Formats: sequence, C-alpha cells, structure tokens
Amino acid sequence: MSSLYKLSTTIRKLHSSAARFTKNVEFTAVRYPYLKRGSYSFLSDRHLRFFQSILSPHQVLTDEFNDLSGYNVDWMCSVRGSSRLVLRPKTTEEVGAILQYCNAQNIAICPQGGNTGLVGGSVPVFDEVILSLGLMDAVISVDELSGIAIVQAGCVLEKLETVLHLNNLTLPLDLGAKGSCQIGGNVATNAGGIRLLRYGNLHGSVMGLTAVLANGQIMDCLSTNKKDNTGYDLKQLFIGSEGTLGVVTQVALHCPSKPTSVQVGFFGINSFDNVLETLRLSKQSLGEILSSCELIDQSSMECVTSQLKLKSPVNDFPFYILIETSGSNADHDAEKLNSLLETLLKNGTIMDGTLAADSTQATNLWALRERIAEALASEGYVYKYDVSVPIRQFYQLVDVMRAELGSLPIRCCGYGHLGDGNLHLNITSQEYNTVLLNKIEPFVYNWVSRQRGSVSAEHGVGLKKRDYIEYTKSPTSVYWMRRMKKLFDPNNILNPYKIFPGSLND
Ligand code: FAD
Ligand code: 2HG
Ligand code: ZN
Repeated sequence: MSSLYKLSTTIRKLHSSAARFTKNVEFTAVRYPYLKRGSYSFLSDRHLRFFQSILSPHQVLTDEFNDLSGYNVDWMCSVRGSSRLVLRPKTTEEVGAILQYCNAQNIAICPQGGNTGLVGGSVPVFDEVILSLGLMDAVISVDELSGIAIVQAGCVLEKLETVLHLNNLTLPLDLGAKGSCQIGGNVATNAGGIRLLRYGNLHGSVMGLTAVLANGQIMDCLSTNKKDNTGYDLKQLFIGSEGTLGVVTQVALHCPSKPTSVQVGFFGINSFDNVLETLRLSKQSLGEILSSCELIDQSSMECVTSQLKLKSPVNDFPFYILIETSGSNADHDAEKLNSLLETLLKNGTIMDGTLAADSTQATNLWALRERIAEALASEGYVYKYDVSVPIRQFYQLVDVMRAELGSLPIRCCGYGHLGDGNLHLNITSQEYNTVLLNKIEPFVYNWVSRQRGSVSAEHGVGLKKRDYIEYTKSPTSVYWMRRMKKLFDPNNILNPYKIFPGSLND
C-alpha cells in the first residue's frame, strides 16, 4: 500500500470556453433580475481579519489584490458572481473553522472545485464567499489489493488517475474535464461521464467521505468498507448535493483494476434505428468488456471537426458511434470487436467503421467525442440540456427542437452517453438571446417530463435548472429535499440560490 502522494504530475488543464473572456460576462444578478440577494451579512474588515487570523496570506484572496474573475465566472462564461473573497483551506479542520464562523455570522458560501460545472452551480450568484478546495489536493493513500484510494477533495481527477495507474488501478469515472475538475466536485455533482456504462455512478464507487456541515461540524463517514448496513447511509446524501448540504473534504473511492487492453471502434451509421441496433448488438456481443458507447450526430461532428480542426476517419453520416472495450486479454478483446464490426458491416447496420490500431489513434477518436463541448463553446453562447430519456426516444428531442426553433440558432445538435440513455442536447447562438431561450424553455423540459425522463442526467441542477427540478421530480420528493436542506443548513448559507426554485429564506 502506498501512501501520501506528493506527485506533481503535469495535468492537461482544461481550457475554458471562448478562451475565458471572463471580464465581459454579464453579472448573474443583471441577467436574471428576478433573483434577489438573501439577507446575508456583507463582508466587513472584521470578517476579513478573522479569516486572516486562521489562514495564511496565500489562502485568503481578496479583490483588492487579486483578479477574482476566474473564480466568479463559470467555465461556459454564462454566469458571473461578484464575490470579493476566496478562501483556500488546506485541511478539513480549516474548512470546519470557516463554516462555523460563517454560520454564526450569517455569511453565505459557495464551495468551488475545479469550476468546470455546466449548470451555474460552482460560482456565486451575488457576493457569496468562495470556498475553493484547490489546495486540498493530496492523494492520501492507494491500496492496490482493496482498490481503495483515499483522496483530499481538491485533487484533480487526472492527477488521481496518474497515481492510480502507478498502482495498477484506474478511475471508475472519466470525463472530458478531468484535467481541471476535482474529485470533490465530481462527488458533489455525482458526475457521470464516459465509463458509467461499465462502472456505474459514484453512489456505488464512493465507499466513504468526510463532509463539513454548515455549522462547522465534521461528519466522518470515511469508511473503506464495501459493505456496511449500520443504519442510514449518510454519505449518499452528499453525493450529488452540489455543495448545498456540506463541503466534501475527503473521499474514499473504490477503483477497479486497470484494464490491460483498451480498444476503440468508430462507426458511421445512416439511421437512428441502426444506432439502436448497433447498441443492442454491441451489448450482446461485447458483454462485460463494453466500457463506453457514445453517440455523435452529424451536426456535432461538423462542429468539432471545423472548430477544432480535428479529422474523422469516417465521414458523411447522420450518426457516429464510438465503442470502447476494456478488458484483460488484448487478443480476445480484439477478436470480439473485429467480429462485431464484421457483423455490423455485413448486415448493413453500420455503413463504415474503423478500429483504432494503437493508443494514439484511440486518443484521436476519443477527441472527436470528448472535445465537442469545447468546440460548441467557441461558437458563442451555448444552451445546454443534459437529459435522461428512454433509449428509443433518445434522438427524438433533437428533431423536435430543430422543428421548433427553425433558423433561430446557429446549431441544434445532439450527442452523448447513448449506452446510459443520457442525451446532450446543445443549441448555440452568437450571444445570449432571451427570445431563443424562451422558445427552448420550458418546452424542452415539458417534453422530457412527458417521456418520464430527467431534466438532469449528470450535470446537476445548479442555478440554471432550479426552476425545472419539479418537472421530473415529484412535489413530495422536492418537499423532502427542502426539509433535508433545512435540517443540515438551517441558515441556508451553503450555496444558496441553487437546486431549489424560489427562495429558501422565506
Ligand atoms: P465545480 O464545477 O467547481 O462545482 C460543481 C458543483 O459542486 C458546485 O455546485 C459546487 O458548489 C459543488 N462542489 C464542488 N466541490 C465541492 C466540494 N468539495 N464539496 C461540496 N460541494 C462542492 N459532467 C459529467 O457528469 N459528465 C461528463 O462527461 C462531463 N464532461 C464535461 C466535459 C467538459 C469539457 C466540461 C467543461 C464539463 C463536463 N462535465 C461533465 C461537468 C463537470 O465537469 C462536472 O460536473 C464535474 O463533476 C464538476 O467538478 P468540479 O470540480 O469542476 O466542480
Ligand atoms: C460530455 O459528455 C459532457 O461531453 C458535456 O457531459 C456535455 O457539453 C455537453 O452538453
Ligand atoms: Zn456527459
């Protein structure tokens, strides 16, 4: 068992949307004038002096000496807070002291990880103090035998992956933002990504965690037991709670063995019926080695190839599927994938296809899928919808939206985690446009609601979807969520204005 990794790995830090012109982004309070600041304390010199007394100077960033726009603006450059203070604790105890004080002084807090969230949850709405976890980035221990890694919440996902690989383990989750997002942020959003099909979501992979509650109390649920049926499983509450119930400071993650053989296939398909047939046959013939099944439509492909100058080896199809296998026997896996490709070509389910011959080719194929979000961002403003829908209706929403919107947007495209029924519907326009927005919402959510889907499959609710949570969650569920929020955070200091419609302070 190895412990306390101080590795400083080179992380492929995610470049933000539109090269992060953060200063031009409209303030959230201006763009959404109906949002009203809660009756929280305004930051005073007395408060500042307290934070400076418990933290070192480089852990307390004020707007007087620092440009805080990178913390105040989200990755999409779509929301902007006006926080004047960023606190960067190094330990769970420091987080505890900060929250205890904020709770007593009625100071609102916005917890922030890698700030790659896509629903406006990671930045303040008004002047909430930003609690950035970035300095809590140690990999505390990795145990190859049990597969358990214990990590501080601010550890960047890609750094953790590098350490795991040294121990013959891999991450149970992977996403395009891995060079910047943090494991604490992933837990707080219950991030999905491209391996969920194989390893399930974080509710299953997180064995334990430490969370600091709004009153500063440290809740130690850092169990490493795979099985534990003693009472309520409280750690689950923090997974997907988007910084509203507590601040996650440590995570015990169950990590699978690193596959020794990873293979990628990329197919061109001429109809959505054949997309579904490809999924069915892939599941049937690849079985347990199938680790990803991702869809790209023609418009998304056009965007990623033209905006980022990437090349696809398969062209001119309405749909593309990327299949990945992860296994332990390269010959065996290659034989399975080859035979799938042959069958699909022979019976006309796919029209063209290629298998990556080496890891460089595999990486290039993955870039066509993983970099779509980045490509879309360079077109201007992006309206993002991350929905769960029944698999047979997966692509209908894109067609329905195109018919509804006509030539208003630059692009209306769909891609995503086909194997998990998670569609990423994206609509772009040159700039933020309320006429277009009002044509999309609530239309899109009504449609998803009628299919009994979910308004958020993986990105969460944050600020952007808070008015729509009730479209796919029952009033009783939302009522009990609110009750839980009140119980854990009676003063509503943790990430206010997020997840729930209206005001929790009323
Ligand atoms: P942040 O963006 O900083 O925060 C997200 C939310 O979590 C906020 O509400 C914040 O308050 C809260 N939070 C953060 N850290 C903590 C903490 N330690 N304790 C309590 N609350 C906290 N998401 C997916 O699910 N699947 C994908 O495939 C995927 N791909 C992406 C690709 C790109 C290019 C980008 C830009 C984003 C993608 N995302 C994806 C969205 C995003 O990366 C995830 O939501 C990620 O989990 C956020 O992690 P973060 O550290 O950046 O958190
Ligand atoms: C992905 O799967 C991310 O690439 C981003 O979840 C999705 O940009 C999006 O809509
Ligand atoms: Zn996704």
